[in-house]
Amino acid sequence: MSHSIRVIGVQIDLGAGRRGVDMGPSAIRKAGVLSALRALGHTVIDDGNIPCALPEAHKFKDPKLRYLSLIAEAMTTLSERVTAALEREEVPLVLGGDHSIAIGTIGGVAGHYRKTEKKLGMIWFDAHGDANTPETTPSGNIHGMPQAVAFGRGAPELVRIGGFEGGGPKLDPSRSVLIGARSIDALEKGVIEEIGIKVYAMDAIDRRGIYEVTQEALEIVCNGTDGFHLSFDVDGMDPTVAPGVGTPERGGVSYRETHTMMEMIAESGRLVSMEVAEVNPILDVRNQTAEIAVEMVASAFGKRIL
Ligand SMILES: [Mn+2]
Repeated sequence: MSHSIRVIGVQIDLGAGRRGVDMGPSAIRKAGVLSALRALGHTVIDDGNIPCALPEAHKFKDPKLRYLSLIAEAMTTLSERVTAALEREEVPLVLGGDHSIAIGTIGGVAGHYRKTEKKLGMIWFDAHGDANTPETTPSGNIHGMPQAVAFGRGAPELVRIGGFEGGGPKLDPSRSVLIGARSIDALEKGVIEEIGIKVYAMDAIDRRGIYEVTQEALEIVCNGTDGFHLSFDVDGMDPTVAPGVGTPERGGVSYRETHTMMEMIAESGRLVSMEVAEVNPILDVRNQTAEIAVEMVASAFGKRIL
């Protein structure tokens, strides 16, 4: 099935503790994301990048929500671009940037789904939970919070993005999953339990295998929904596969396991939007992480071995 895919880059590293992830969109484009998708028969339109402020040029006010107002501003713009793409029946592909991009992407997708009275599932692929709140965060870095924001927890300036002025969750926790987790902060664990999403941590993948885990995850996110969003943090993969990340965690999902998951996502035919987060070219080895990210995007959009 061929799609019109709208590529939107977000040059943001305000949400991360280490610099350089703002160059992610360039690295992913350089690795050939547009041609890889076109080779699969998709129409690809590149929206260019959403520019973001530099941390050097600004001071943050709240150490528990570093650069909140600048991130909220950029994510509002992203959310509007994502919604506009969906209104044109395009599939948004957002290239980060740190994982705070999910605040804008999910705001845009969930806002559109709510407006059109459709139901949305979500797969969050990540070594981390990204479910901290200003109360639980050890660092104050907003890239550790976007999943909490998606479920209505955290700074109102972020929770309301996408037309959710009244707060509340943007996603249904019973139709959302986290895959690949192996580093959850002590207090964050409680937030994840309260939200109530299904978590497939690395031990589940070790014991049950990626095929069975992905199959079950797809049943959850497709059950009664009109499609699902994929939030793909490259640090979900093992750092030997994807070394160019700010917060590497050993013992991650392997190269082939990740491909298998992406191939199964494509087979489901229900992927409606995707984002790729945390590619950091400064920490990478000859753009390997961006190149592998492009391979995974291609698999998620239908590339097969045969
Ligand atoms: Mn993440």
